[in-house]
Amino acid sequence: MENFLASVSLVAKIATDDYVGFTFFVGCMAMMAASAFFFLSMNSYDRKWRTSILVSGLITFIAAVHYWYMRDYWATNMESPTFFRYVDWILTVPLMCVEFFLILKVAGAKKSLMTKLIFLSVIMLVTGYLGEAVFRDQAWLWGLISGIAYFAIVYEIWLGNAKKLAVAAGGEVLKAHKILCWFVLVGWAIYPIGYMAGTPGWYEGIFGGLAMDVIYNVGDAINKIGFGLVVYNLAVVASTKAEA
Ligand SMILES: *C/C=C(C)/C=C/C=C(C)/C=C/C1=C(C)CCCC1(C)C
Repeated sequence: MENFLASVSLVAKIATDDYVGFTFFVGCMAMMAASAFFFLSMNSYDRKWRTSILVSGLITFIAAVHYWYMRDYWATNMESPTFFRYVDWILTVPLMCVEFFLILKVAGAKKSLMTKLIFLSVIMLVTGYLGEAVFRDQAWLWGLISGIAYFAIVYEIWLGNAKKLAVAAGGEVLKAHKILCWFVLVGWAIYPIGYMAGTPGWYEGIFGGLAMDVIYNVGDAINKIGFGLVVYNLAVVASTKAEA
């Protein structure tokens, strides 16, 4: 009977020192809560911001679903759910690029800006996946290409066309754009660090053996939820100013 119960038990045990399992679990709940928050807030600001907040909610919702699977995958196999991780990113990171476009639309941002950022983010992630999962021996090469695409995104939003549009828009849009730029420069830099910490023979153990997945999970929570909250704040503040 006991064996039978064990075999039908659907919930895997999580050890007290399993930080990866723990952060997958908390990450999943945080993404779900953030999604509910963004979706339910939809009527609290001006109509023109709705798509932006919808996208914020979609980003955390897609992540919540992937965290659900990653949590399970980790609990069952005790190995990195690299595949789910990158499927999550390849859906959510381009949406974050769309977010830049949406808030800059007031200053006349063109679709080409969005396409460019999306294209760069896809290059960044596909090459990252090749280095992390397929061509492990050439992790440096793929990491390098990925890093170049990352810097091209950073350049575009900090100094390129996107920056000019943000300056032209001014006010709350410029403020929000600046904060989002910091997210990309500092918050997104967490990932290449995780990549290096997870590549054998590189910086394994730089964080006292803290697993790559913990680094990615913390990065995701900061970037996806934080990013969404910046856009939420912009919508609320800009709407109240418009009313006044
Ligand atoms: C919500 C998920 C986000 C914001 C994920 C962002 C991921 C990156 C910025 C990943 C970047 C990488 C490099 C710059 C080089 C090494 C390979 C990657 C894919 C980890």
